[in-house]
Amino acid sequence: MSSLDEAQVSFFREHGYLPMEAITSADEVAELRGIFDGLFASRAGWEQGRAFDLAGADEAGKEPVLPQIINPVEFAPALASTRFRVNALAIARQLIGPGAEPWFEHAINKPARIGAATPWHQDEAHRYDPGVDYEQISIWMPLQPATLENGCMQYIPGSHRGPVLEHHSLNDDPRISALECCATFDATKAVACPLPAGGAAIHHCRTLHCASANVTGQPRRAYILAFRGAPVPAPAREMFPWLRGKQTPAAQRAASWENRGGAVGRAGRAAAGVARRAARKISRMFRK
Ligand SMILES: O=C(O)CCC(=O)C(=O)O
Repeated sequence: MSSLDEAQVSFFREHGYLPMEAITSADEVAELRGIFDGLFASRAGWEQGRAFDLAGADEAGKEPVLPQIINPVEFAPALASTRFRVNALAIARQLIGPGAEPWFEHAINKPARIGAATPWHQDEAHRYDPGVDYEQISIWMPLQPATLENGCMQYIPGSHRGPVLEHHSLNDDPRISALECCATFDATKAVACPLPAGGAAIHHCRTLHCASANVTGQPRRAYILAFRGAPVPAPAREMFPWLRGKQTPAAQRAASWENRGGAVGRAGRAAAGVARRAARKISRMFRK
């Protein structure tokens, strides 16, 4: 099991991010790569609104430039029992405290050559839950080497000690999920974190970060586990104004999936289909 030494913990506290050379084994990374390629090829989670183009508007006939799947473990149960998950939770408990729990996870693919840049943002700007506050960190693991050319993570050191800055939807398009920080900050202070496959970059939810476009001939895949500490009431926390007008096609797909009964509805529809087919067969037998 991984744990951080004192120097790593104080680096994280001071800078708001921490690169690590390894968080899991090469064998596990190879296995995860196969799983990710299968999930992205089949667009797992599309109907449920869990898969979408983070930097695009999911327009029909348009190749996604930054495909993302939220909670991929729901579509690939093998992801539930990884060394990455065990090690990441241990690290999260070191950084946030013993009460830290898994919060959500995501898989991001930056496709070869067309993979879009992930804009500068703070993860906390994406929070939809007013009235509460909690510590949150993300542990980002690349499934192949991450470089400046394919889109490694970049951070503004110390930005986690400031407030949540102003954001807007990327390209001012409310159909796009990605947020971009539109406040003034010094991007020349950015530190890039190239990593080997199976390494990790840990960041605080207020740390300003981005990842450049993928200009290489290979996809850049990343698996991200987010953790949070116990929520505490924070009545003054309101919904961020940049989230109010969001109208993403993924949210519409999620709503219509739920309206149709979600997974239960799907099982019900499948069962109804079987029953209809059986009834047709029986009535055909009686007609003979
Ligand atoms: O993988 C990327 O391109 C961006 C990931 C990111 O922004 C995050 O994990 O918070």
